[in-house]
Amino acid sequence: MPDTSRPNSLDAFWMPFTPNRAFKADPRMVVRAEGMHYYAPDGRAILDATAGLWCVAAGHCRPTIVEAIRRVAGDLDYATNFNVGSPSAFEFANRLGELLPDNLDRIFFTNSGSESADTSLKIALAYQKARGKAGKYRLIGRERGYHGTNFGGISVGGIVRNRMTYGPMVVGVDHLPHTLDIKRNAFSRGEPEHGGLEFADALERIVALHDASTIAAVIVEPVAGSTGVIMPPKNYLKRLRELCTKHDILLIFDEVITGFGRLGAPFAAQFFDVTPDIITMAKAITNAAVPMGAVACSREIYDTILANSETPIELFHGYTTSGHPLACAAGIATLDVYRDEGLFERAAELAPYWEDAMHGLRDAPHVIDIRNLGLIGGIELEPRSGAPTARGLEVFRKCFDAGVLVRVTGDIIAFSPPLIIEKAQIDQIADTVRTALKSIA
Ligand code: PXG
Repeated sequence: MPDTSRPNSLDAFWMPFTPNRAFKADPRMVVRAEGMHYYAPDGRAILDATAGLWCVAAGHCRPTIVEAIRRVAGDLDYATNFNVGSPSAFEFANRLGELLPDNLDRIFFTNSGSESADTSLKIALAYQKARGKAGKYRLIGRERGYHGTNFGGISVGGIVRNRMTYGPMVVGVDHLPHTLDIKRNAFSRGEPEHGGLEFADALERIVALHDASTIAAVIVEPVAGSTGVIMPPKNYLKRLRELCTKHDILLIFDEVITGFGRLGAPFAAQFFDVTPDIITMAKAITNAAVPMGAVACSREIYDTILANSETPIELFHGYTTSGHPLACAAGIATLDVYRDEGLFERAAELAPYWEDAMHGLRDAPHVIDIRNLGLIGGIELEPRSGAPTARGLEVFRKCFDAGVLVRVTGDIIAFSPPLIIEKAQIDQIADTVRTALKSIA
């Protein structure tokens, strides 16, 4: 067998969201994964404190998921879902519907979180048009929001580097303010106390500016991940829901990172007891063993679009691999693991221990804020004078060398471990990060 751990050249692969020049000068590879760990080419175990970017909620290479993929790869490698159905797509959609909030059980399959975000925005526009309100075309996102990298997602997204290079993007977009308020909420345990109502009430100003008759939908991440882990302050999401209902605006939750137990409930919608009109998901939907995303819509949205269609095809949207058999098989096996091992409940049980471990780092050098909810953690460092992001990168490298994979975004360390994590491994993460913080300037 060829030695795939050592490619002959690193030139051809243009790595996503990666400093390609720096990486290729000093590469870090992993060649195997199991449970809570990645393994480097030399066999060294690296504890995965990120669940591979919020993906492998059940841990890596779970045998029943692997077996389901193997089996279907030999039985039905691919089937289009354009006009010809394959049973697993229907079955998986039904299974997802059982986990989702009541009534949010009409499922459109995509292949990623980015496609889910763009799909959700298009469905929102199609719904408004179908009910005779085509004038409601504006889409409202949020500063520091992340909804993937396609044009719809970056338009409603709020991370400047992801937007500034790509021209005018989708027009008719506005943004709510982000909800990070370190001055008032630093070191909050769980949901922050301050700002919930005022941050949400910013929607009233947007409505006053554009008028509700021009606004189709608001899209937010219940917990903002990519930007560096920002929790919604108390009552924020509830108020956003009230205002969207009041102004006849659809509310979309982008649950690409919060879906599938991250907060100790199936979705953030249930955790916060706030029901949006649309939920997007991806990543842990298949434990990331096969790429997949999905958009869950209310029956009202689905029925309205179908009932008012002037053409046989009701929604001119879809992907060649929407509901791919491998993804559906992986997804069904994944939901079985989540259920059989009670992983969402496990996340809820571990959350207080996780919170204590995170906040135990409060006195470590450079730390200016610690944020946590469910099995999510964020530690914000004071940027080094004249060299922002340098501290974050150094912590990342030190932790990796010490056998723990964390995620850094700028000077924020982000944690999202698999839900199977053990308490001793939580301690290991905290100890490793503390040592790393002590060792950098
Ligand atoms: N929405 C949200 C809320 C996400 O977090 C996407 C959409 C896009 O998903 P795809 O599958 O198209 O990548 C994401 C992706 C991080 C990090 O560091 C998070 C993501 C991606 C990369 C890094 O937190 N989330």
